[in-house]
Amino acid sequence: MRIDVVSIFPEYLAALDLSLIGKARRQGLLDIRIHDLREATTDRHRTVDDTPYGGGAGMVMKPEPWAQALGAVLAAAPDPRPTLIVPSPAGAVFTQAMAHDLAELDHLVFACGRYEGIDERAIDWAREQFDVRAVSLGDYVLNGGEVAVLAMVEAVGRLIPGVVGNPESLVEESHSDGLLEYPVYTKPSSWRDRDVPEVLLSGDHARIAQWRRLEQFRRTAERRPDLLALLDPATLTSAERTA
Ligand code: 6GU
Repeated sequence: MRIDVVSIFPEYLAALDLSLIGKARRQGLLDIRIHDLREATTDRHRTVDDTPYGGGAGMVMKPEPWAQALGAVLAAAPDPRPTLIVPSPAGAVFTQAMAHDLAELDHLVFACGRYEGIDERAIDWAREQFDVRAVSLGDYVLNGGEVAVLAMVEAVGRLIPGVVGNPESLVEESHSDGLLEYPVYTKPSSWRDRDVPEVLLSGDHARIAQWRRLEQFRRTAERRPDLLALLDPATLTSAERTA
């Protein structure tokens, strides 16, 4: 998968050299290229922002540097119409389902806005060249898109075949089945007077699976009742319905 990220803080994206994503890049599974928006400016001060028309607090990112930077990405793109993701608290909420959708694509481009956002005409221009999607991490405000891109690239990148060594790890994790993950334990079996639940030491795999599934329901009901409401009740056992 090819990923381009345009930002005025390219150093923010240095974390994509680390861990599983960094390894996937070195293996050639992910071709991630970071671009400095200021390289697309032509004035002495490398200006990327200006005051908002209509007034108000903060600054707005000028359209021309964005069109230049995204035009250069397009010129080097493997496909004619990449997907452009614009991280924004005003976007659609990023979910595991969206991560799976994005993981199917060949080329993602991320446009990291700062300040109060990007001049809307640059987004309208981009719609003629890209499939544009405004995407939010959730209902809170970050100072810019960079942290959101780190989260999205990690969530999408780990779904690319070969990036996560053991693909089984992708199956039993939070959100893979609409529920939160069950609690996990490792050695020692007794630690500071706290014991690992007996069922996990029993070797009875059917009982263990049943216990884990029930714990998933308990946890989801307690922490994320909104997720339980999305499940089809017909697929639940009576123990699960009452968990
Ligand atoms: Cl994607 N961007 C910004 N600036 N703030 C956010 C966000 C994104 N998601 C949640 N808050």
